[in-house]
Amino acid sequence: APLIRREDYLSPAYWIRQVDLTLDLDAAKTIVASKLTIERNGQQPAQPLRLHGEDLNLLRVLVDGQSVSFRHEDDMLVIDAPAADQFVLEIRNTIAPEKNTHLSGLYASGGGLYTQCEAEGFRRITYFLDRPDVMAVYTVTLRGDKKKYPVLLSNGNLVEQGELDGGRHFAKWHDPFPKPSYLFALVAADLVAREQWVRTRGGKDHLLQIFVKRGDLDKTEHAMNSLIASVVWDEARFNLPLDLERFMIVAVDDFNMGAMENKGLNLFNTKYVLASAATATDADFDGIESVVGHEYFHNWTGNRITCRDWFQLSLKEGLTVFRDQEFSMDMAGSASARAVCRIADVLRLRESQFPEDAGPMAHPVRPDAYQAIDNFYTSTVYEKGAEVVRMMHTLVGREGFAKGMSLYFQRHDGQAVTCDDFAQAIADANPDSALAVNLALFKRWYSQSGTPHLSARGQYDTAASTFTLELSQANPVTAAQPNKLPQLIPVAMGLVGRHSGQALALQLEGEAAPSGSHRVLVMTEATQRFVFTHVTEDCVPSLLRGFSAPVLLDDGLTDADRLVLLAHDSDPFTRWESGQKLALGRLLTALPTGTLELDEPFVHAMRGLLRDPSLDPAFKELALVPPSEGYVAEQTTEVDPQRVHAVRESMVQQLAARLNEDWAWAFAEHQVREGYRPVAEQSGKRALANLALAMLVRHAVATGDTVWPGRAYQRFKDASNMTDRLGALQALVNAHAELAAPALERFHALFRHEPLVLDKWFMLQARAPERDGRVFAQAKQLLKHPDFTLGNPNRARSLLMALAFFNPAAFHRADAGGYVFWAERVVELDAINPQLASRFARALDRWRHLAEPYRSAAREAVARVAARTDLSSDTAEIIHRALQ
Ligand code: BAL
Ligand code: ZN
Repeated sequence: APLIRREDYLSPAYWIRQVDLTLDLDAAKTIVASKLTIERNGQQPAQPLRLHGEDLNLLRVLVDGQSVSFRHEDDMLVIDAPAADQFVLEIRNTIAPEKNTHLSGLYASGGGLYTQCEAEGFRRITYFLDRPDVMAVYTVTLRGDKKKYPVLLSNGNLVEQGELDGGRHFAKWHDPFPKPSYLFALVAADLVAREQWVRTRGGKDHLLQIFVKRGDLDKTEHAMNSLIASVVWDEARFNLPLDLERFMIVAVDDFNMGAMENKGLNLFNTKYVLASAATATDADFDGIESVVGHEYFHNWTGNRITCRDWFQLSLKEGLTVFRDQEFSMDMAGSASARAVCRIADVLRLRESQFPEDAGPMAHPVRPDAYQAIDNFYTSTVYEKGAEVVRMMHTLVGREGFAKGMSLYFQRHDGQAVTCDDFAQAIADANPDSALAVNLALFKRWYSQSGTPHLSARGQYDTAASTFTLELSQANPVTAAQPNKLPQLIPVAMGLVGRHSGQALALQLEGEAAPSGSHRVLVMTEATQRFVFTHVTEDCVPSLLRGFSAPVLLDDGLTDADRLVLLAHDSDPFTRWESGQKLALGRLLTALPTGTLELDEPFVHAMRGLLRDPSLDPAFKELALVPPSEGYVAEQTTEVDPQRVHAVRESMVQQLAARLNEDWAWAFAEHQVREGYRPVAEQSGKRALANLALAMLVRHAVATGDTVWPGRAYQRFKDASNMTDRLGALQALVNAHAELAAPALERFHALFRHEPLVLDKWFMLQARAPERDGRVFAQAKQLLKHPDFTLGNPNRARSLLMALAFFNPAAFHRADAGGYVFWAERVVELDAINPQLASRFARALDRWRHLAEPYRSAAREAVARVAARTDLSSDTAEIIHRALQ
């Protein structure tokens, strides 16, 4: 497939203003009748009408009621230019939903029919100008068997429904908002709904509905609460009301993404809808709140204002991730709970986006070229894109950002626009801000790939009472971008007194008076120096507070400095980061020899953290888990995954042993006695208790003691909620305790009818810390389990992605077994579902980063896949980029 480039963008030769669709629904053969009102675009020279179409069976084409000549060129249907500037095009075609294993377009799942059209699925339903800048008003008539498909849904409002002959019925939907084809959706299935009316501030009543399979209704309360909270939040924080009479969510078992924001009819992976205390963990409940919010917020950022072309994907995704992160933080409540959310978001960014930005798939937040757009639903577009929006928020402030959002909607409501339009609106609403003054420089965040390296060196001058901070940035060479320019970096910071532990007043040279003890330095050059005056005490700089920019920071601090920050910093993010850096330093030092002996100051600091009565349990849990193997690997040039694993395991084992009594105390102290609620006060305690239990079982297994494994097994059996049950099971499995096997068996028996829980069962085994190749052997065995299938994306991910992305030591084997497994599965999956296959294929895109013998063996596996001539365009793009 050819490369599509951003610089080649042209507006379409025709606009489609109205779409009238009639679908005769049937899993084997659905008939699609499409009637399009089309207008020539005067901006473009006269030319044939070229429509996208994929896997369609064409029956008929009429222009203004007359048959016309047409031809197929590649995947396009080409119709010679009709004489009129406006005409009606009628197309009739058929599709076969039950054969659609790509899960893009119209497909069958569990007896029902569902759509997924973003990014290019609509062309798999009928011929169309399937691009986001073509926005039309849709009227959709669905017809189908009433028994099989009692529920018939599409976007907008239900305008008519009734009976048809032969046990069939119909429903007619009209969506008054012009929308691009990627936001089209339909559902035909046997479903039930939880319903709730809400009144928005304007006094209008709206119907909220969540559709699920019969039997799942009792697992929809949290999703409904999250939806109501989202409606309230968007109106309160951004003045953005619900614009629809009804807002529907439909849960489906087989789904490539987390969820999809189709106008008025969101389709969701069941994973982000269904939850009960018995089947879902605290993390699942949080995930539901965040994804329900995310899709709801897209109604304004994505649907009301959409993307001009797919290179602008971050316009809606970066902004909407930022909005869902803010929503989760506002819902979490306390400052400390907000900080925990922020740390989790940063962890996600650093574990997946930083490696992406350093590998062959590195691309700017606004990419310049792609082969398959599905490959660009990346953590760069989403998570780094959200960081770019967050930096704007930091630079203009909360009020300024809200003003910028208002201006953005004032200018662009109803349009398909670009990332430039968004940044311009935020800047124009805040003309005196550092963002507006340096807008061109700031926008390098959209155009340059790679994670900037920021280095900081500080010097205290006792005689002059000054602290001089020198900051410099380096922007690394990445794929396709050899020359990089400095970027605007907001550095939120403070100074912490080395002896007093106090936050010191900040006054820069030339300023008349200090302005508080926290500020944002704005870096615009390669190197800059900031001199703080009237600094009464030697101090430690606390830099990049709240992770104010997505950079790699070399802060030049010593262990002693970090211990000061760990004990006293008022910013919880930097405090957490100090602990992580203390651990990381030790892990990196130990890598060359492979042996690690924890020193007393470190153990003492960790004990101090664990026992500190002023800290939140959720924060302690995050602070006491050492950086992941993936993150440690990122800090080295030639990764030996086995070595990284050994060293990190040794650190965990020593923390388990040396803090044994402290873990026992923590476990006892953090029991939740009241009934289960998915709220931060409870979930923090459960998280810390689960970590403590895992440490206790680990140490017990290592020393041959059976008390804690026995207690863990008992807790596993008696648990009243999934968080505690899974925590106890994980403690046994991760420690390779003898009781792990019976516990796994029991868990499977208990939940064999709960698909989302079975996913956990597979994932937990695939992610267990490797020991003597047992975990890899078990993962291979699980492939043959009767409950395993590659056809369901959640199930496939729970085993394959868990192993290849989250268990480096099980996957990267000296005998190359993991790579053989990978190559076979990529090919197998690609024949079923290319989007899923190309995701999985990325597990080896950074083979160059590995040490021998892994590197050569991984390269060979990639080359073996590359040699195939039948790869999908999605997977081919990933594989060929990996070899470039
Ligand atoms: N738009 C695709 C799914 C999501 O990001 O919400
Ligand atoms: Zn999104």
